[in-house]
Amino acid sequence: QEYTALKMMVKEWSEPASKKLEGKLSADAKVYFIPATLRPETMYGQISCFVGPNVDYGIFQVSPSECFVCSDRAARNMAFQGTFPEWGKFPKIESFKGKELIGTLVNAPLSVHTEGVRILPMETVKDTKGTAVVTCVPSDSPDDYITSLDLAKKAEYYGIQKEWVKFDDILPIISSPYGDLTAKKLVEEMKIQSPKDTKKLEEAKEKAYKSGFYSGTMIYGEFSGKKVEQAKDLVRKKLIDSGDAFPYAEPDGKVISRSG
Ligand code: ZZB
Repeated sequence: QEYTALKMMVKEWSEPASKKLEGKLSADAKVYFIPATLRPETMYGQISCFVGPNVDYGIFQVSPSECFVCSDRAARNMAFQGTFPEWGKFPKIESFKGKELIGTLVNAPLSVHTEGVRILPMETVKDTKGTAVVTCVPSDSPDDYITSLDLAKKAEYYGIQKEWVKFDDILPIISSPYGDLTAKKLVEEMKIQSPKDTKKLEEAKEKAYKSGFYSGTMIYGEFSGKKVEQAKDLVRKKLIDSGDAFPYAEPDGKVISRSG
């Protein structure tokens, strides 16, 4: 599985993270949250970035001046893909539970939210996939749409500020047979009530992927008018060329065990 790993630079730490990190990072160190995405063409519509509140994360030293936030498992994979200077090594500076990171303000490359977006909780983040960091695009991801709706409704319960969710007007990015807000349409049509409707959400995700990829047209950004099939690689290349992303491959478990 070939993901695009996006670099979301920390602009301001949450209070618990900031306390824990006191004296641990050099003053000029840049730290990035690294979501793994299969939909680089949707990055214009990012409104937040999710971590699993009970998932374990690390800050890893990638170069003298750069650190990445992701799961241990993802850092290990990256260490065998040439992301770290020393093959197989992924030096860890600090460990966190996702909940300690909530409220951190990060830059979202290409997003209309140039002021930055917040790290928010998503209960359904798996630490066995990608980097366990998930950037949120409510227009085209049914999971992101329903989770954002839930967070906005129950902000107090989740211990976040409602403004952090940025769910007021969703930016349309791709036109598909489901309209200009594919995820919203699918969630409503399939009567998905909560982020816990995992079975329906799985089905909605498949539909959104297929209609977006095969029948979607960009209606926002510099590739507006192009088919998603073409725009996907163009946006990915743009992000990689500008240093805002890098390729991240998920090893297939079976292949790894067969080769030793
Ligand atoms: C932004 C985005 C925009 C995504 C979209 C999807 C969609 P898959 O097919 O199951 O591999 N994701 C990545 N890692 C995790 C994780 N650890 N736990 C939960 N979700 C995760 O799914 C890959 C997609 O699932 C990734 O691409 C990421 O969300 C999320 F408009 O990034 B995506 C129809 C989907 N649309």
